Amino acid sequence: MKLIIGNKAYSSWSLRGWLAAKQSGLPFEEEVVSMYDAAWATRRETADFAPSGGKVPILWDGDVAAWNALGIIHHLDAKTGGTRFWPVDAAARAFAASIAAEMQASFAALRTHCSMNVRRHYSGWALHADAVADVARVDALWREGLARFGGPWLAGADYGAADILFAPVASRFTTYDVRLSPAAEAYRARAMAHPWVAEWVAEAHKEAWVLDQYEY
Ligand SMILES: N[C@@H](CCC(=O)N[C@@H](CS)C(=O)NCC(=O)O)C(=O)O
Repeated sequence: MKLIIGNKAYSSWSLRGWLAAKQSGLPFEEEVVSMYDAAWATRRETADFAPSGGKVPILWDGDVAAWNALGIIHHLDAKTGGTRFWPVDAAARAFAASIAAEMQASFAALRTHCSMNVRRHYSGWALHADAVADVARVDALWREGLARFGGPWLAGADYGAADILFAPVASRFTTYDVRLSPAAEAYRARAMAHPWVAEWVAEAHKEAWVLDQYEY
């Protein structure tokens, strides 16, 4: 399998795709491209990028393509026999699937006003008013999952798809010094300390690319 991703510093959807590939336990190669570099416009017209409309991440499994965080997870879940991404318990599974879908489709203000930048920390950052409701909703979802399913992950004992979808949100909360409830804050710290997330952040620090539009 080959996973094409964007800058580890900035590409939140790439982080989700990469965590999904790690979670599958299957071998994969990664190709990292810098978004919006001089070759971006022509590169995104190539066959490698065509299925996703030129966006990253995109997973190639032989000649089968999967894109969108949930599309990649669906493909890898089927390929690994449905054992690695979703809880077995019906209530936990429904909760995980619902919050993963909500993450894929929502939180536009948080995404707009707090771009992912895993290399930075802005102490005392003033959260944009439009993003306050998104933060409250994420905090509530995290608290609910941890309380109902016992943690330490969002839908119970095992790291899974819901945690993968929310990993870049934990990173944004870290970067922009977002105040959370105690339970959500503990989850944020746990999510950032996950070994794969720590590996991604370490690799982002080695990247030379700097995109001014994501640096404040
Ligand atoms: N919902 C998609 C979003 C993919 C996406 O927007 N990726 C961004 C990088 S984080 C991208 O490729 N941006 C470049 C562009 O749109 O030209 C997913 O789940 O992968």
